[in-house]
Amino acid sequence: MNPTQVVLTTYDWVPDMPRGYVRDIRIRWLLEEIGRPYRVETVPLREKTATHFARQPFGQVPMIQDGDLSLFESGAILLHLARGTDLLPSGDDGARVAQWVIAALNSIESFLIPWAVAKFFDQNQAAAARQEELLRPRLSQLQDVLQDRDWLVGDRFTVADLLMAEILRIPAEAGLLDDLPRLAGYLERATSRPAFTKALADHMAHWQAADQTQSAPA
Ligand SMILES: N[C@@H](CCC(=O)N[C@@H](CS)C(=O)NCC(=O)O)C(=O)O
Repeated sequence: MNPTQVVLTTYDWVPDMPRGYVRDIRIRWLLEEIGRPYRVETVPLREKTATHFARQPFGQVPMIQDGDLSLFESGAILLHLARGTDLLPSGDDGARVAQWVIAALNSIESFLIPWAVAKFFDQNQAAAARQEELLRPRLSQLQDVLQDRDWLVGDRFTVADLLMAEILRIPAEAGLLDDLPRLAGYLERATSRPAFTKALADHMAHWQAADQTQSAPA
């Protein structure tokens, strides 16, 4: 098989705060893990175009083009790209991986977003504290799952671990994993993979290059 080059679309520029976390990082990480060649295209952050909305109805990133297929939603993109690789087993374990991909998005990230918006964007610490009370049990329950295993499904790293670990990065940096050593260890195991290091370096280089051509809003 000679896989075609994937086109990954992210923003043309973002401010400092989200750098490192714009969700193209998850797709870059997966593409590095599976060794798929890709190139990056951009859409404007500030003045979103009709073409962007035609591909991503919510005007967000990431998106990919894989041959004739245009896809949005990071989870769907990851599942598509992982298909047929070691990161997405077949059979029952494949169903378990899909289950954990959806759990990462729907049972962890959905709790994380209101907390992160309150804490980092609105800087409303009272609201952030309330959201943290809802988020912390989820993180603790996730640690319970990992009490006697290294990865979410079977005994190997899968696309579910890639996504879950990527989602855990922000709460970890905010100290929410400090009293969850097993979960912190899981995150460390995942993000010490060379594919993540490469993906993050390329992601950050993209924003640095963007600074040469774009400027912050007045
Ligand atoms: N559920 C979507 C969320 C995408 C998303 O929130 N993208 C952010 C960047 S990481 C974005 O485009 N934010 C700007 C906006 O929502 O207008 C996915 O996982 O792909």
